[in-house]
Amino acid sequence: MSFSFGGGLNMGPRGALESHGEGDGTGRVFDRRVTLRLLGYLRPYTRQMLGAFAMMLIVSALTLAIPYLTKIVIDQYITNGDLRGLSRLALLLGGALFGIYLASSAQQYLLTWVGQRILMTLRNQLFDHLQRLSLGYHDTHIVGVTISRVMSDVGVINELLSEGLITLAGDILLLFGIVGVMVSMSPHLALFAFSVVPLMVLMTLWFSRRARIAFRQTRSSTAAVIGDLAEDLSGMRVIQAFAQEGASEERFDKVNSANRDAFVNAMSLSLTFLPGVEFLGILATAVVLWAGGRAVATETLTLGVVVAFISYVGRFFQPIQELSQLYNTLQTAMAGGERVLELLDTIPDVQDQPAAPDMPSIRGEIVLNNVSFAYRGTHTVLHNVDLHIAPGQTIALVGPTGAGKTSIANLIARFYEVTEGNVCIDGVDVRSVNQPSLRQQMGLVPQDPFLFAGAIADNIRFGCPDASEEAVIAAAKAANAHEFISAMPEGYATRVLEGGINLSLGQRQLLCIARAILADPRILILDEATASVDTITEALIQEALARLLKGRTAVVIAHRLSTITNADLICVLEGGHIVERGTHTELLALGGLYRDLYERQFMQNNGFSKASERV
Ligand code: TTP
Ligand code: MG
Repeated sequence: MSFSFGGGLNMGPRGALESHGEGDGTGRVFDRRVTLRLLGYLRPYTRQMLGAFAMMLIVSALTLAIPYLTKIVIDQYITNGDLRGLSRLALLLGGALFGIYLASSAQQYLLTWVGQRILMTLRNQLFDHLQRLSLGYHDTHIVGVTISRVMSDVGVINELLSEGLITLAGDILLLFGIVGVMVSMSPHLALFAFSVVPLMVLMTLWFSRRARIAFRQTRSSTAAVIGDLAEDLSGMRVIQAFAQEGASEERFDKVNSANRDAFVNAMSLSLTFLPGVEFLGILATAVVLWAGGRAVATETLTLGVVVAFISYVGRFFQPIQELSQLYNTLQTAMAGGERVLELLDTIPDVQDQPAAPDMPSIRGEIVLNNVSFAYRGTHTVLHNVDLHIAPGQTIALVGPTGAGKTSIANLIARFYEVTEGNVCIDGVDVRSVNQPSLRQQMGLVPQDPFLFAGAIADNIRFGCPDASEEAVIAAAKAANAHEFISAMPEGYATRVLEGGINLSLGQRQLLCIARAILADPRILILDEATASVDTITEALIQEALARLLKGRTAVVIAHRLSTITNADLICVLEGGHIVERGTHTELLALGGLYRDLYERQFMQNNGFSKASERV
């Protein structure tokens, strides 16, 4: 088992380590609750673990036997000139060594086999759980930190459960075995050999105390480096745009050198400890040689016993070295285990009742009754919102930024649970049905149109993976996306890069609309589908929308008020309240916030066109 320097990729943006409590948990080396639950993962592999344990027993027994056989070789055959006996025992020794080789290979194989299966089980469990956790969880947890749970924390648990446990048992067994054999061969010489043990104990105590701090520092400084790197990489555009490369470099240099110092510190600790243990081993050998040599000279001990002792003393310090290293593995695994279990135990904010029924086939009525809502339980962003949308109606939500438009969409799709009041679809409270059956019947074109890396066609059929090529093309045509897709080098097979960066924002929106058209939902939620695109694309999107909205209940959130003048109802939101509602004409006549917003946009647009006329 090797030292696990910097045991984890506890990555997260700068300072995430502190603000998200990403330290080493309780810092305890042993936690009963965590240990018992982690051990549970070994249960399906009891047979393999017993096999590995048996192999370990064989390795330990043979390791113990070899010096003893050497003693017999010297005392019985070499001293007496019994050459046939010598050959026999040499063969036996060779057999023992080969046995060690076979048994330890088998042990390693079994442990890797079990370890990789545990790793996979844990990762699958975490992934499944992450998919069930509500957006509320993902909003508040940094992606990098979550990735480190699934990748590195799980890795250290595997290290502990598979190799760690057997190494621990094997080392302890070997220690006791060596002490037992030595004492039974010569208690007198054993006392001399163990004369260095108090020194050893003092050294180990000194080391483990410092090592705990040093290794924790290596882990947290590695996390800081990865966090800084992750943030800089994702913010590269902004860094370059503001010419802040120098400042970034400086910051990275700082965390990087802290990381280097932590490693050098931890390294120099183990570089004083490990040779220290070796030194004590040599010291003990010298003591044994001296005391044993005198005993041989006075014929109170045989030469074979002294040679066997020298060999045992050499082996005695190896498990001690390993055990001191295991200490670090154990501590890292406890911290990692605690974090992984905590994630597995996180209860989703939005949880279905046990055996919640499916949402019946939706007609399309949406009612918000006196809905109030707060993200993360703190400041309320929606106040007593009442809204009634009849099947087939299109309603528009408008209002200043931060007014709560996206939040209303989030509640209708039940991404979050209302704090007060209720949301009903066709008279069914959305909390009383299961989430997948509800969302399967809704289409969402999000404010930030997200595409997956993969073919354009697959992105369109994301919600209906079985859709035929013809259906995909029909949806793309309806969304006015067919033209630009056909113009691409590989048409519908063109690969979208991660995050859709090889497509313009408008193109991404058209693809998201095609995706929604293909899913053919009864309820559609469109979040600002016309923001930040040129006028031609806007016209294309509008046309596509008109087709998409026909015959469905739609909630359209738009910043460009020209988009929604035809809506059956326009609700104006401000500070989480619906302050005005009515049709376009009614609201203009009212002369309130809507008219204000509309006139300002109108003037702005005119201003722009005048400016362009001048050019
Ligand atoms: P939104 O509902 O996002 O406001 P909006 O959609 O009207 O704004 P925009 O036009 O810019 O899209 O936000 C209302 C408040 O809720 C705002 O203070 C931010 C907060 N909020 C969260 O805390 N978490 C979230 O996930 C969202 C969507 C909003
Ligand atoms: Mg919004």
